[in-house]
Amino acid sequence: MPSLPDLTLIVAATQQMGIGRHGTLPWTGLKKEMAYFARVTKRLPPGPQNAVIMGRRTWESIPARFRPLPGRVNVVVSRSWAAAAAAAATASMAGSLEEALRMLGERQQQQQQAIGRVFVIGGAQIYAAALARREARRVLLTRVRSEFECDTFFPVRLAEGGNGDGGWRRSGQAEMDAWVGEEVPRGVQSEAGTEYEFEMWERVD
Ligand code: FOL
Repeated sequence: MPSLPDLTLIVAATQQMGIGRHGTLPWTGLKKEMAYFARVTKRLPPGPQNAVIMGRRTWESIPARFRPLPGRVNVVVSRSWAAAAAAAATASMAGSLEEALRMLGERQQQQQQAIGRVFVIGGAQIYAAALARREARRVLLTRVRSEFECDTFFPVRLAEGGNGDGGWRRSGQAEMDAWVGEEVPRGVQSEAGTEYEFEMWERVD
């Protein structure tokens, strides 16, 4: 059985782990934050493209002009055939996260389209499905320090000092830079009146 690729979850969340409201991001105007998302999910060990796996609602939340996310293999997970058909014109469709991973694994094996890194980009249901799997090794978390009202939450609380869920450890800045492949801006960033910080978390075995 071919081994499945490691999964990296990438998310921006408030202190309460809020990630969305009314089908979209809770905040607006975090341009540099979004640019970080695009840069990191695109960047490669040169050669293959990275893949982004997302739920159908996340797909619909991305502005049409940015869909499919350019320079990345887009896979959309949906249980509904009709919704799948609508997205299928421009992205690969899968009925479940398992199927998405199997598809990427097969592509990899047949070398049709070698895949670099695999990112899970949300939303809550797909994050939860990914976190239930051993392959989910890492979370690139942008911790938004201002509070926003949210109706959708990241399913694990990542926090230092015993306030978080167990099984995860925050990486040091050097480890983060090495994995991300750039010098990630350090400390609290401020944009559009919102403060945030770039973090990386790894599963503790
Ligand atoms: N992770 C982080 N760190 N920040 C996010 O905003 C984020 N958003 C999602 C998942 N993980 C995230 C899901 N939502 C686009 C829009 C919404 C979205 C994800 C991506 C999007 O349009 N991306 C374009 C960039 C467009 C731009 O430069 O403004 C892309 O090419 O990635």
